[in-house]
Amino acid sequence: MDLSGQTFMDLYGRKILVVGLGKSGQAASRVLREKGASVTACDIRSLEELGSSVKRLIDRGVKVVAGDYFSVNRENTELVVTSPGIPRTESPLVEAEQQGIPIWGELELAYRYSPAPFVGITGTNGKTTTTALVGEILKEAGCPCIVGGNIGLPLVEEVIRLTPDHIVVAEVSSFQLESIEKFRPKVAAILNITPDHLDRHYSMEGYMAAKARILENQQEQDFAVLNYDDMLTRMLATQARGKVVFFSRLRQLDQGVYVEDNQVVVNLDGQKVPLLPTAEIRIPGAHNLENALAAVACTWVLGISPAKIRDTLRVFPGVPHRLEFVAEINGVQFINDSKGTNPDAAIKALEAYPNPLILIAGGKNKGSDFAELAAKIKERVRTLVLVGQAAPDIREAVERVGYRNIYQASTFEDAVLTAARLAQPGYVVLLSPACASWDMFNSYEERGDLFKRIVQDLNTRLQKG
Ligand code: UMA
Repeated sequence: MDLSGQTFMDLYGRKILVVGLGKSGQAASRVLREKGASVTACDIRSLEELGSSVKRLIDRGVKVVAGDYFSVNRENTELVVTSPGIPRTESPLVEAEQQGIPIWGELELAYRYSPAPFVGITGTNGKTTTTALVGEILKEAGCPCIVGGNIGLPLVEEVIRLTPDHIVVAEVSSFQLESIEKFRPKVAAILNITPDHLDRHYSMEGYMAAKARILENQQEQDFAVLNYDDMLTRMLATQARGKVVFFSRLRQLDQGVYVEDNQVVVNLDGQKVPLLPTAEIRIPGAHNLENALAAVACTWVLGISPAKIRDTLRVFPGVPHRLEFVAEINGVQFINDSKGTNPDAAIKALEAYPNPLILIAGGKNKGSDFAELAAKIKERVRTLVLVGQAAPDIREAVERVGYRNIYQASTFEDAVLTAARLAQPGYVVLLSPACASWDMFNSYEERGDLFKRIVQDLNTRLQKG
């Protein structure tokens, strides 16, 4: 099937294979069935593991292959729709690629079905906060929009009920960008690029190339919002086809969104507008100031008024699992940063608090190097509590810099209780694992929710322990 050239397309009667039956695959299967496609879906998990929602897909006429992959050939498959978590080395994707069958991600499918323009936000860290903040500014301005993507909501099922007047605010991951074809956001933001997901992209070059794909289909009338302070991101300006709008926390730019005399300033199209003092932005930390600057740039180019942007920045509290305040118990603050799934995110979390810190770290290592984090731990952390598969890797890195204040926890609960026992009034207990959650949990949300439950129930659990 030649799908090139089609943007808003008709897949009625087409033979489509959906790979992966998590959130993205299930949403794609439902929409494709609704559009009259003949849908087969496969997943390495068994039917039992996949649960009742997949049984409902079968009732809707989706042919499900569970516990195995479907074998792809040109007779049985015209298009493959893949989920972000499936590496390109998995057999259905290899077979499709070898036979020239198009492979789209759920993001590409959503883009093709969407009558509304996209704001796409990517970067190693800060994308969830920035995406949510852009969504809030648009809502405050009365602009109809939906917020989704990697933030947790597959977009394909949302976009089909939109009109051209809506705006789709999408958090976009490097995994999703691997399988785009025509995805062209009206506004594309890249917040920063530091090592992450190297187990999937193999090298920093591969990871960067995936991130840069957010710019590849843009045209002159589109906008590329880039972090001037991050060298790798700044360099991507050379690949941008749209109008580049830089933001900077550290430099006063000739043009762009930046900080001058502790004020956020927008200097674009020959107009210089002081927006608000940085101290009035509610979300804490230097990294969040960068997220705020990016959100200002994204919404400014869409024509949102300074007053609406300012009002939202003053009240936006941030997102769950990202430096989320859980409770103060006996003078100890407990902070949930379960979304800190790579070393750079954990470093930023450690920089956000002046208090003595007890850090809970560890989980599934995604191929990260912990050397820089180890140096920051030595500088900032009183006691390090390690848990999960990556504990030996982090231990080795911190011991190499001569740091010895380490506790090894046997379970996640043990880690939280140990940290709570060691903390003194004035301390912060910070969960910022620097790793994915997938060794012990299904998601970072599940890990953060358990952290919050343990903290809320701390006194009872400590007495038992
Ligand atoms: N599976 C296979 N073979 C594999 C791997 C997985 O069959 O080799 C199956 C699993 O058994 C499972 C399904 O694929 O049933 C899972 O698919 P998925 O991992 O793509 O997960 P979804 O539930 O579809 O969620 C995805 C994103 N997950 C990943 O990118 C890993 C979610 O991002 C996103 O919120 C959701 O789509 C909606 O867009 C999560 C994430 O961790 C939050 N993202 C990474 C990050 O932020 O760092 C990129």
